[in-house]
This record gives sequence, structure tokens and C-alpha cells, in this order.
Amino acid sequence: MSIVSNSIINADAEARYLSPGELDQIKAFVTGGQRRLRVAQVLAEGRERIVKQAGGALFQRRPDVISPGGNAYGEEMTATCLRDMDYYLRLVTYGVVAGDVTPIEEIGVIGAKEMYKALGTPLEAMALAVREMKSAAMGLLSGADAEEAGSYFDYVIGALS
Ligand SMILES: CCC1=C(C)/C(=C/C2=NC(=C\c3[nH]c(/C=C4\NC(=O)[C@H](C)[C@H]4CC)c(C)c3CCC(=O)O)/C(CCC(=O)O)=C2C)NC1=O
Repeated sequence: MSIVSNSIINADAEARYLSPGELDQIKAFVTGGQRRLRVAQVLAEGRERIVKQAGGALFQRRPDVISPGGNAYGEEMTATCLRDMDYYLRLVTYGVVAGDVTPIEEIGVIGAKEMYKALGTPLEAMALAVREMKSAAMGLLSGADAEEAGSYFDYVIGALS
């Protein structure tokens, strides 16, 4: 949920106009809009490169996950692993656009740890995969753009740790 819809829901629940404080927050959200859209676009356009580079780094640091007995062993499982990485990158772009972690939380965080435990997917390796995607993404962004995106990657890393 973005700050706009959230503020409206809160204000309407009390049948009141948006407060000056809420309008200020919305103003900041709108002012940062161009930047957030630019960041989301860079990440979306760089998705293949980001996932490929981060996947390579992950498998180099955790060869066990793609070795016999590993959760991502075999072509199909490795592809599923890379797909999950792309899922989280996509969710990061949702967070960037919304300016809020709620979409990431609702789509990909609630119940995720339990699910990965049930699948036998090592959570530290999953978190490492997202950390490697952050590193790869940082190579495509700079300054405030990198900071903006970085905070959503950090949210996912924290949520999977
Ligand atoms: C958009 C929200 C969303 C998420 C997050 C999601 C994750 C997700 N990952 C899954 C499997 C999986 N996820 C992985 C991932 C990995 N294994 C490792 O060792 C690595 C550390 C890691 C890659 C970095 C693997 C290998 C499987 C298949 C496991 C299996 O079938 O035994 C599954 C089980 C069903 C399936 O195979 O598709 C789900 C639901 N699905 C969703 O809809």
C-alpha cells in the first residue's frame, strides 16, 4: 500500500480531510516519484544481468546448494532457484514504486521462511542470493537511487534472515 492510499484510508475512517502532516508526506512521495520510477526501470531492464551475476556469485560462495543433495541441484532446481531470485527482484521494484515495503511483505515475505524451511531451502543462502542481487544492482545505480533501491533489498534480506 502506498502512502497515498494509506493516508486516504486513515483519514476517511475518521471522516476527515487529509492533515497537513499527511499532505507533507504525500508531497515527499510525489516529489520522489520520478526518481523511484527511474530506479524501478533500471532494475527491471537489468533483471537478467542482475540475476545472472548474483546467481553466479551465490553458487561460487555456496557450491553446496548446486551440488548433489543441495536444494538447487540439477538443471530444473537451479532454474527454480534463479526464478525465486527474479521474483524477489520484481518485488523490490514494487516496493521502490510504492515507496513502501508492504507489497513485498504481502507477496513474498509473510510465510516465506516457513515455506523455505518446508522445502529444505537454506534460508542463509536465500538471503545471500538477495544480498548478491543488491550488489549487482548497485553496479547499475548510484547516489540516492542506489540508496533507495538498497533499502528494499535490505528489507528482503532481513525478512529472510
Ligand atoms: C512471488 C512470491 C513467491 C515466492 C517467493 C515463491 C517461492 C517458491 N520457491 C519454491 C521452490 C524453490 N525455491 C528454490 C530456491 C533456492 N534453493 C536454494 O538452495 C537456493 C538458496 C535458492 C535460490 C537462491 C528451489 C531450489 C525450489 C524448488 C525446491 C523443490 O522443489 O524441492 C516454491 C515451491 C513451488 C515451486 O517450486 O514453484 C515457491 C512457492 N513463489 C512465489 O510465488
